[in-house]
Amino acid sequence: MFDPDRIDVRAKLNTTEAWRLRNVSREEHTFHIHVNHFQVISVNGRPYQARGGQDTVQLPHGGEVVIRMEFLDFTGKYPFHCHILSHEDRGMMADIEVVR
Ligand SMILES: [Cu+2]
Repeated sequence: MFDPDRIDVRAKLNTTEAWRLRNVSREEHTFHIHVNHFQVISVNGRPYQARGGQDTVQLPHGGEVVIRMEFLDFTGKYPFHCHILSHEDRGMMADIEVVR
């Protein structure tokens, strides 16, 4: 459940991270992050031919997506969450903080 007083992930400015997004549920979710877009690297272990940056990606149920994000020009806190409104409203959301 989302807690606005909790930082779930910290990242350092001027770094690049790869995140493995696992969907262990039986339904699809749409990962969405604010501020920094990302490049999709693979979906369920298969290379993905990204045509550019994106800020949402569909997470297949029981599957995983690997993304790569650069933290280049913003420090501070911002959210990432499921983009299905009813999931987001029920707290499927977390905060990242980018620090120097
Ligand atoms: Cu969801």
